[in-house]
Amino acid sequence: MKKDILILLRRHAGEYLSGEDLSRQLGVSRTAVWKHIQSLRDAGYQIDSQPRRGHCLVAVPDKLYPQEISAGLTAGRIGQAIHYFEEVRSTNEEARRLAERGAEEGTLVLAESQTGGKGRLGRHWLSPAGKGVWLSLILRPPIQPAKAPHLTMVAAVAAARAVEEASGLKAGIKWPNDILVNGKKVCGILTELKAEAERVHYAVVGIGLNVNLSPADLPPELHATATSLAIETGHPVSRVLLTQGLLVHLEAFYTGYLAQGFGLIKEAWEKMNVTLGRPVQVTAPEGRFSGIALDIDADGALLVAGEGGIRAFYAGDVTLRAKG
Ligand code: BT5
Repeated sequence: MKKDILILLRRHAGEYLSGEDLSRQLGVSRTAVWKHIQSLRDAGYQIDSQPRRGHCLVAVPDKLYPQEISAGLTAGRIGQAIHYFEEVRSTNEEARRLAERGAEEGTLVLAESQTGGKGRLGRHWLSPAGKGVWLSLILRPPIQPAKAPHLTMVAAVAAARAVEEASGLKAGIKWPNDILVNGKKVCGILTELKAEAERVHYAVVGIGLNVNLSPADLPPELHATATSLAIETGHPVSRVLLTQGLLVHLEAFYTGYLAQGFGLIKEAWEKMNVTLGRPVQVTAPEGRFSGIALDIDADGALLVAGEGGIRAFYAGDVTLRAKG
């Protein structure tokens, strides 16, 4: 009901809708309308109510409420179900719990803040309240587990596009899971899998986007490597619009991937990448290796030419070196 009132107020943005009109259109009493308006106010919506004119939506809160996100989305598989938390340990953990209980493909977990946000290899992901987009997406792709890096690349191209559209900044993808702006990380991706040898049960794709963090939100050890869209543009960026853009691109790239295969993603990835053709150092489980990043193979592995020939890396951290 709260959602329906919001839809009507939004549809008549800038106008007053009388309590009587609202109660008639929604088929509930005027007292019920009042109660719901009050609870919308409690959630941070600014609604002006005038005795003879009615109610007018003045401002929406800077929150990633599901009703705000879905207001700008057309029906697709991604974001049909959204689980929203003010605070959670990790959206990836929540999404895994939901996936274990059978949550459908496209289910999304969103949080204003994470107390135990996760990077790869048990690293910590800084996720201050209301400053970023911290979300996880449940996918159930009919692919072999070895192809799971494709999903990180689907997320990377979608996130890079969304960042560029929301901020006007140029975004670059650093293999395997970083989006950089002006050489610093604004976004990280963590893909986790539940699979057996030949089949993926589900994948959880976690995306962390630094949107309105100020320099003071970043600990000293991250100043040299991390940034946010607000730091780089000099003004706040709408988290709701950015999230909507991200979901639209995720839907398009994921659907395209399932229908047409990895080629489509590889092409988009190559256009936005800042890794290929560069001297790199890869720190991988099998050790450190320096060389020139040549290409991405059909599995999404990074091919690096160095001493002793070309090697393929399926996981690892890449340090970009200055050219020549
Ligand atoms: C990542 O790991 O970049 C994956 C980050 C995924 C975060 C999302 S948020 C929603 C979802 N739920 C989760 O619990 N996680 C996902 P990695 O490449 O390992 O990078 C981790 C490293 O980045 C850390 O060791 C820090 O050095 C640095 N770092 C931590 N927080 C950062 C931030 N907010 N911005 C930029 N760098 C950060």
